[in-house]
Amino acid sequence: MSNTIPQRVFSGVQPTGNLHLGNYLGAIKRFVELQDTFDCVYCVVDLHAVTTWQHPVELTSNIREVTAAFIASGIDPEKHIVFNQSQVAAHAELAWIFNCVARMGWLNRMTQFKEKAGKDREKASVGLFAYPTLMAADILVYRATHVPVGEDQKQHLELTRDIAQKFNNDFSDRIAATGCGVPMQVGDETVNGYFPLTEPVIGGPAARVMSLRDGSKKMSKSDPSDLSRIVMTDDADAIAKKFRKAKTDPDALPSETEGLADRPEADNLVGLYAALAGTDKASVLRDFGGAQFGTFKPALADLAVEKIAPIADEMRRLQADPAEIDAILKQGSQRASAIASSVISDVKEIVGFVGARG
Ligand code: AQP
Repeated sequence: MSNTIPQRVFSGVQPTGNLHLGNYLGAIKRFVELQDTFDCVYCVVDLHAVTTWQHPVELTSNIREVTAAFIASGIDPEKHIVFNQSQVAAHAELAWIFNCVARMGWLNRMTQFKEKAGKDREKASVGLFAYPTLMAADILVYRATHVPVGEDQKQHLELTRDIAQKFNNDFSDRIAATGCGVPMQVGDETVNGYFPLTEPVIGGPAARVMSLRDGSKKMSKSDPSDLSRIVMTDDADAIAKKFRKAKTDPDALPSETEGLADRPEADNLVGLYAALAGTDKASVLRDFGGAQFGTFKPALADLAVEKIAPIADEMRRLQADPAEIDAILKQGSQRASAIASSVISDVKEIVGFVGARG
């Protein structure tokens, strides 16, 4: 048994339709960038999707769409692992154990549940409440060390670290007795733990892409307004129209980033331009400082079309052959299962279940 945990990236996207520019810039584009440095496991998180109602036929199509988006964006499913969550039973098994490690008070503090459940919490699914423990299991069933996500997922990643730490503490004697643990640094102390304290990978100009209609709300799949988001499969006309109609203030763009303070819509559009161009906001403002939105918005739309249209074309080509996508997912699920089943055997042994090995 190795005495270090290999550096590994895990992340996922829900197949809930309306895949948007925030998902691409905040997550998928980062997934692609990390491929050269890490072993990566990228998951279409279909078990998460069903925490809210999904029409079965649409769910199937959306699973293939997210898979196509991963591959069309440049994720290599031969070198790395691409699969759908429901096909690796260890996610649900570890989530159950984590349901018994996590505390109600921890989950009660999760803001995503409060936002998604809305006013009538009694009618939310139990799955929606337990979403963060499943997310912790997704990550830790691969003992992943790094997780690229948008800023909205920061709180869930903190909870993942809390769960890992509590598991390591609760079972420290068993971890030592079974020889499954590794030395890891927690603050000033070196402890013998089983699960790593995963690092979030959040940042860049598009860590939180905002709605085009309201600079105080994040761009979201579930926003009732189509004009609030650029969808990955929007054509050039739709992209130009949505940016043209994007809410802004009447002032020209500032020449320095300090001038974006208290201007959330301007800040958002400049951040989008920077992320699409692979640069930062300061550099965008060096080129566009003093420009009116009448000039900046068409330039942004042209850049978005230039970057997104080839991905959308490739997504359409891939989606025309569902059998090919399904084969990629099946192969990925087998490779994912090989890692996850070894972790779940260790966990069952650590917890004390009979028959955990062999
Ligand atoms: N607006 C955003 N800006 C930056 N990153 C974002 N992400 C989501 N919205 C933004 C990141 O995309 C990844 C996949 O997200 P998800 O499929 O798990 O869905 P979500 O986080 O619940 O957000 P959505 O897509 O907007 O859906 P709804 O409408 O259901 O809330 C994650 O890494 C997420 O951070």
